[in-house]
Amino acid sequence: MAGEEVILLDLWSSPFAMRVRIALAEKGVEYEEREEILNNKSQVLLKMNPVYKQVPVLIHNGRPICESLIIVEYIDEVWSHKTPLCRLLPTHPYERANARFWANYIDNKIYNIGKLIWGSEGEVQEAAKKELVECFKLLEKELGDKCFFGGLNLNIVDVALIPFYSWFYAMETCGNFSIVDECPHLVAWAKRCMLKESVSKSLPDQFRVYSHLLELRKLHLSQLKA
Ligand code: GS8
Repeated sequence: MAGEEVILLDLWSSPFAMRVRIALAEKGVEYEEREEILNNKSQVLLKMNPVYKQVPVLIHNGRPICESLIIVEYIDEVWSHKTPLCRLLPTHPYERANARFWANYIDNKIYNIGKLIWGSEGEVQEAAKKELVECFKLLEKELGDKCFFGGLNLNIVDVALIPFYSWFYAMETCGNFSIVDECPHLVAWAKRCMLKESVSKSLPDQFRVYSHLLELRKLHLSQLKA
């Protein structure tokens, strides 16, 4: 579509924003990226996402779309002609429902559990590590012997989950455990995803994420002890 305007209200460290960057890259959509600062949100963000005031927001020809998984679906529909044989949402209704189920599962679980691993210690952290491994094992089972959750190509489940790979080093270091030892198939899947330019260019460096999360960890722990 010529002359269209696509703007992403972005945040480099946000796994939710990473999903949108991956989906746009998968479709080859050009866009203007505007980095937000969470403790000094832009007027545009407050106007475009007045309900949650969160990133990411995709602004397509002046109209906002909020919530990362909804944005991924929107991108898949609007720019379906760019990759007609390779959709992020399966075309079969049952497969589509199943993909939405797992994307939703990831949404409900991984961010919050991950945050407890890098942001806490002691029993809370131990329980979170156990729960993360249980979730990842379930996801490994769903992946089975497929290359990606989408089969030979990425689908919305891959796009929902892979951003958290950028947290693995931080979670392993803060939690003193090894994800690859517990879930080798999931790590192999993540490495396959990273071979795709749409993914590798959308995920930040894991050490940069680690030092960012380390700052947040110090803040969380000092607040808890105060
Ligand atoms: C979550 C977005 C979110 O948490 C989605 O898009 O899928 N369900 C939403 N965004 C965070 C940054 S990532 O930690 C955010 O914008 N927070 C700002 C705030 O809450 O003030």
